[in-house]
Amino acid sequence: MMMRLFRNIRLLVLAGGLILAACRDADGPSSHRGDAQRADQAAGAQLPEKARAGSPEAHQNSVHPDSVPEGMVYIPSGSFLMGGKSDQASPDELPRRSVQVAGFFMDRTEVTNREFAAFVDATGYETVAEKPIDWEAMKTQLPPGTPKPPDSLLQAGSLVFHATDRPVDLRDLSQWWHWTPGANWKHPEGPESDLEGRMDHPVVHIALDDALAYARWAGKRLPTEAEWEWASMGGLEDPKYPWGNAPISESADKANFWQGIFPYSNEQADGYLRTAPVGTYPANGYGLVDMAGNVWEWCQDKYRSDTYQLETTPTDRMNPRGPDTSFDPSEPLAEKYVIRGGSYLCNDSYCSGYRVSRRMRATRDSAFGHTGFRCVKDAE
Ligand SMILES: [Ca+2]
Ligand SMILES: [Ca+2]
Repeated sequence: MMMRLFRNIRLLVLAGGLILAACRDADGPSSHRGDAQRADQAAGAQLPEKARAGSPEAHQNSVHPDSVPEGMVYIPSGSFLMGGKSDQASPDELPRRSVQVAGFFMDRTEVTNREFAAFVDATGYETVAEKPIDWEAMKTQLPPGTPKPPDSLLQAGSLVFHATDRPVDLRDLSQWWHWTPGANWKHPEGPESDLEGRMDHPVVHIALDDALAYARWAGKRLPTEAEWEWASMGGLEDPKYPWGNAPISESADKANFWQGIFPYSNEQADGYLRTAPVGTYPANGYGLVDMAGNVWEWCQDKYRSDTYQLETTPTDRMNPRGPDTSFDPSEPLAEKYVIRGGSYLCNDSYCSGYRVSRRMRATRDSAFGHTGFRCVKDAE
């Protein structure tokens, strides 16, 4: 009973937003869809032609090839319509608005196990998932009076995905996320698993502070949410996905996601049940791989459900860096940060995270078997 209770508490803290988001995507109220369409039309009508998507002029700016750091690509400056555009758009993706982003460098791939191992070898860094849970910190994000679980449940671990044995109610994510002591980046499915054959897969079970520590060591930083969305578009005209608008049912050769009935039956039409080696699928127009799928990627911005509504002036929309405070109505006490791009678990029935505009969030101490990151660097 206590185990079940705690698991649910932990899941709520770590991943509560996923539940509501999934409901919206799978079967959102029709009023939301109408709102999305009206917002699209209004936004499009108010903006000059070149701001309706990545402007062709913007793509002409470039840097000398010698100045591009190894493993990175240059993302040109430009303005674009940021936010949801299809009837899958969640309310937190609205309203669409024109955003400007300065040029920057971005890692071509998600950070791999090989790269993260080099960081750990050089620094001795220990990830959040490798340390016991700090109850004093955790309880500040839970309803007052939540009882302290036994110490046996506060040992180091992370959340590991397990497929269910039948189709299930998608509102209860404790059915497929299992709290697993000993799971961390070196042991992705728990203590008995390792990285053999997976050094070129994206690192997972990475909390925000782990990603920030790596970025500092590498002389880089995490992308803003706006940079991430702009880069994922690859210079295309207002695409739904990094590859364009080819429907998800015909795109198993374009990204690593979930084909079949989530979280029960994975047809693996894309060849992978869990993570895939980075770069298995084609790059987008900027040369970036796996922007959609494989693993979710941390951004530096705090998450608010109403972030886009709060950006009301042109200044707000120039290189936006996110709000000063976080707010997720489903968990008002939890400070959350944005993650982007979806993972090998994404499916249209669930998160549709492979859409370029899709927003998701997690607390900074969250580590999952489907979350990693990539870095960016300012172009000076
Ligand atoms: Ca897959
Ligand atoms: Ca990704």
